Amino acid sequence: MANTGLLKLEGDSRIAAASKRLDLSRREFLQFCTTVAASLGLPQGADAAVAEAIADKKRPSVIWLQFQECTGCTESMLRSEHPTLEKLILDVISLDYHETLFAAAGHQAEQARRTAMAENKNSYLLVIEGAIPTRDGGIYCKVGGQTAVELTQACAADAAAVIAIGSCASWGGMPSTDPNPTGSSGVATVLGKPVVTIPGCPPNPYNFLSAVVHFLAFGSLPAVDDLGRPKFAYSRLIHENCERRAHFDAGRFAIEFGDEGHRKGYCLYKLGCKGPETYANCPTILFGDAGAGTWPVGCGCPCIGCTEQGVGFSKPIHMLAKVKNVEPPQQYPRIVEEKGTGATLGSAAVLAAVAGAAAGGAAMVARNLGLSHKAEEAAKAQAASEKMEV
Ligand code: FSX
Ligand code: SF4
Ligand code: F3S
Repeated sequence: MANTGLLKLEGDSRIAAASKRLDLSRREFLQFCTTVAASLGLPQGADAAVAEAIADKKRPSVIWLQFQECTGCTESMLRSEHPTLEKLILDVISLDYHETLFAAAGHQAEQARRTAMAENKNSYLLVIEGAIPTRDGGIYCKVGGQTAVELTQACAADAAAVIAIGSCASWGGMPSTDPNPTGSSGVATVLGKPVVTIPGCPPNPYNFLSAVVHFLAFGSLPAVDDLGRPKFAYSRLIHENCERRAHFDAGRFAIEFGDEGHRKGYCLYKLGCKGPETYANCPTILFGDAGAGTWPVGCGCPCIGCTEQGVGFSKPIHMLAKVKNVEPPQQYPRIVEEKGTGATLGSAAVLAAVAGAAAGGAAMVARNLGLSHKAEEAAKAQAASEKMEV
């Protein structure tokens, strides 16, 4: 079906200006908006809202703080091979404070942050990269004389929304690895309230961009799971979309790095791949715009579960992943089952699960239910005929 929303924008001068600004053809720009809307799981027509939001260039002010981290989050945002991604991000937001990217330093930089916060009170987006040390009064990370805890609380107070980017900011990530000497924590713990998290070490820049575009187009951040992760990106297990999944199902595994199975691209489960218990969209959106296979497992490296609290940086690589997928049954019950005619194999299995009966017993449970229903019908018919006779 033709997308009338986007068609209407075909001749829009704002779209032409935005495409030019981003060095994209009009078609590429509209395609990008459609892709973002689709990846966010937005309804039909939302791509036009996304296109208008980006074209309108109402760029939200962004204050980006960095604490205990490796700057990988920023690097991944800027090092995409395709020149448009970082351009898009920097065009879509107004990055008013960012320690790595700022030309200013010292007091000048601090002043820029305070000015941006005052001028955009209650409308700026606060992005936090890196974990926050909480032990010993938070002394293990200070910027401009303030601890990371103080800065986080002060900057979050007047923010319209807070995004914790990367696993460090999401829950503590690598700096919080046992024994966690500095008491590294995530943003939500420090603020005592949920925030949107984009975990990953580094996180995928497309997920960050999509979350920001959602904020821009709809004035709010996208729907999240109970760990604050946007559902559009973190609702499927890596294992569900992995290109090596067929090998897993067939029992073909790499046993050692460099062995025949590894060279043939077999499943990395036995090398410690945590894909079966890690929620993220790495296999579908890939990294760096460099083509097929550009994600950890695609390159022959087992997933370490970097987006999953309790897996990444805490479960050793030699430990096997917990396989979370529930395998589909061989047969399903019919949608409409005739009453009193017994049970299909599938419905018996369902009953077995409900009643906790043994496999053999389940068929009996189902059959008995059918029979008792038949008996009930017969008793009713009998009672009715007796009534008529009277
Ligand atoms: Fe590094 Fe970011 Fe890892 Fe942490 O990404 S890539 S250590 S998630 O905070 O800079
Ligand atoms: Fe892919 Fe890892 Fe699952 Fe194997 S265990 S199919 S490599 S995600
Ligand atoms: Fe991280 Fe695993 Fe993706 S290690 S980047 S969640 S494939």
